Amino acid sequence: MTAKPATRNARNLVLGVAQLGPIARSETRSEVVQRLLSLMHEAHSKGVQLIAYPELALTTFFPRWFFEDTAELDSFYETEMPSKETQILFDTARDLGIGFHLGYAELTSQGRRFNAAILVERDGTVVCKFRKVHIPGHEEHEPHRPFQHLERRYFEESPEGFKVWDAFGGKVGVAICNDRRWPETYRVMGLQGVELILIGYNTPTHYAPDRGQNPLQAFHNHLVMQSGAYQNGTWVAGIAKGGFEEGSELLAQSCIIAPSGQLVAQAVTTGDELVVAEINLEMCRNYKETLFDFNRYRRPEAYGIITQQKGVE
Ligand code: CDT
Repeated sequence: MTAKPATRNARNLVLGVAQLGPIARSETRSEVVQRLLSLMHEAHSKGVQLIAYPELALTTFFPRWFFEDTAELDSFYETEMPSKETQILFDTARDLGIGFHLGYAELTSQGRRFNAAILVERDGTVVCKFRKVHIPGHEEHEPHRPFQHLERRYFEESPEGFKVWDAFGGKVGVAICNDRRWPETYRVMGLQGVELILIGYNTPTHYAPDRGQNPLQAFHNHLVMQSGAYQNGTWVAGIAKGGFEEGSELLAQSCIIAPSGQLVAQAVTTGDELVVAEINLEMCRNYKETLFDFNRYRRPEAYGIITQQKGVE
């Protein structure tokens, strides 16, 4: 008798990637929250169970400017979450039974600054707060640039690293923007069995240190997320803030990527747009238990030897 392959039950999750178009510097938090709510209601009408908003989703991408005035800089940060203005987002999500991911700038009571994201379950429980690990850009004002990228001045690197949480019927991890370019991001979560990684981003299409990379921004964006998904057998959602924001162009192309590395859904505009896909978290096993069965095939001991052998004749 031929053995039947084990049948697996699907673990489906309806995921909504809520891309945002530009946020003007003059836009208030409440105005932005109204945009987020409008996407949330659309998501609810489409059966979405988890909606993900981008990095720094409540304000314009302020690291493009050099601020001497601390009070002005502080105005872009949240000192509590939920805040007065975002409480309605939390309440509406709980009433609709939708979970959400929201990126924002965090100023702690100790005066520490992080580029953070919060993940909230469908019943309103906070799953986690993640803080960005890889902080790109520069520390000092560089007046020759058309736009600054002062993330390294305005945010600390998180010492907390990458974790994975049991949520939404699977194992969920979070990374923020530049984190997506580093293989370690995916592998550290892959080693913890991650099945869905949420990644918000603000990516200026102009890269001052090497303009040659400008035309490759869209390619690199998908390249890193598709590789990370495939090599770790995980779903990946990339959530952009796109379009011309205060004169700076931000890459859009929000997307949902399968554990096969294939793009299953992608934004077609550079504005506020909801991208929806029903994803089966069980599909991760197709890769985690075959080609990328880490326990069976990974060779950490050999990687160590290769490093040690470097320079050996
Ligand atoms: N927000 C963010 O991390 N953006 C970076 C820009 C890199 S260039 C300084 C990114 O990796 O997309």
